[in-house]
Amino acid sequence: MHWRDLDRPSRPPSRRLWSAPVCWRYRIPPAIQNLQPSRSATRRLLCSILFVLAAALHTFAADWQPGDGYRSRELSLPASGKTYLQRLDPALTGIYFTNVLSEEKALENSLRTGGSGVAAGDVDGDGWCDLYFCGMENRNALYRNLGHWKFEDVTASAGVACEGQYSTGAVFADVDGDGDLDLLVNSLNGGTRLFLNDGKGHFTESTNAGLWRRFGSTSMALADIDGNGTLDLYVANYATSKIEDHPNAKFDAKNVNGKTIVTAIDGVPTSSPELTNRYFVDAQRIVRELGEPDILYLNDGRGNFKPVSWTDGSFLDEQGQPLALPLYDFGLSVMFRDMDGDLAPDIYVCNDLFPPDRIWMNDGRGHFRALSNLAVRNTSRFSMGIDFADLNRDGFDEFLVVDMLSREYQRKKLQTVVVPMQYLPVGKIDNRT
Ligand SMILES: [Ca+2]
Ligand SMILES: [Ca+2]
Ligand SMILES: [Ca+2]
Ligand SMILES: [Ca+2]
Repeated sequence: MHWRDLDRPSRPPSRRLWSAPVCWRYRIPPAIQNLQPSRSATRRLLCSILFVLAAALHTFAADWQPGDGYRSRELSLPASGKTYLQRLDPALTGIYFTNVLSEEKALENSLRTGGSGVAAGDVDGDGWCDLYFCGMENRNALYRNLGHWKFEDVTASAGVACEGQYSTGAVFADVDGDGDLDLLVNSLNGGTRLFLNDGKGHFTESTNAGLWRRFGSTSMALADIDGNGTLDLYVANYATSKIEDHPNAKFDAKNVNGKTIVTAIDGVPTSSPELTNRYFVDAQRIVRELGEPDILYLNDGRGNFKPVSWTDGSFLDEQGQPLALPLYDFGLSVMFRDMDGDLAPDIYVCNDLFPPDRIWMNDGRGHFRALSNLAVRNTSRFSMGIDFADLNRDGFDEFLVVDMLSREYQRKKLQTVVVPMQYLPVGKIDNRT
């Protein structure tokens, strides 16, 4: 949901209608310098030049407003016809990428139907924004922007095909601080891969970067969470597979203090790393499944990552107490944004199904506390994606979370999964879900 210009070079990276300050230099052309006109002719010439200059300056002032490190102007729209986005024919762009998923592979694992992401950035430093697409059964693709909406598939020479994995998400970011955009790619059951850029759009995989190569990772976000100048990384994880896709799965269970505990699934003990803390039996005696924990990594500035513990006090709950366990949520989307204006990037994580979205406020040193339940009263049931922007121009960001449910009330009721109604005691007002 973040836009970049594809049809004009951008160096330094810029958004449409925003650019670096422009320096103007005027020099009288030699033809004018050599003239020996009369005084009245000279006055007329000077007046003409001043008039042209004044008109030019007036036009400049009316169009572009100077700012601190940028300039801006209002978008002028045509009086009629189509405005903004329109679909471009692949024959024009050269982009023929399709995310391929057969019915057979989708039935094997329903998580493969969740779609795949795209990344945009200038990988070869020519000023044109290039595009990277993720595929499920097919390889990923990097398209180099040639300008004027023409693209060239350079996947093979760039070394970023990622064949043989179900790729879910990607992002370009300069993680080693050498000035070029590196590439991070997520996949189902493959975690996160890092590809370092040589500055010309050729990538080499960094296989010892400290990134986890398991979990069903979905999307990523980067920001300097501890203020040391290095880009840190948050990876949202969903799950690698779901028990709904295994209708004949066998559960072993035992009774502990009157409570039914799942001990194994298809013979795999729930004490194994992939299954720990992820299964419980609810009041209706239905086995419920939780997701895989997300991972927040600190970057040493050279593209080496180290996970932050969920339970060492780096994350505090709403009451300010350290988390006792990681959060086994179904993470789909994550975004960093400074929500309280202290210049430290906070985190919003969109979670599918019953776990609520997580909103983490940063103390500026990379320690996070869950936002008060009373600050945001509820979050969406099936959060899919998020974006922030100052919609009403009061200087404070609003945010928008998208959900998969229909906007039609009747359809929405049919789409809602069976979740027991929660009856809250009188006075209980701080529930977010
Ligand atoms: Ca480029
Ligand atoms: Ca780099
Ligand atoms: Ca950092
Ligand atoms: Ca606002």
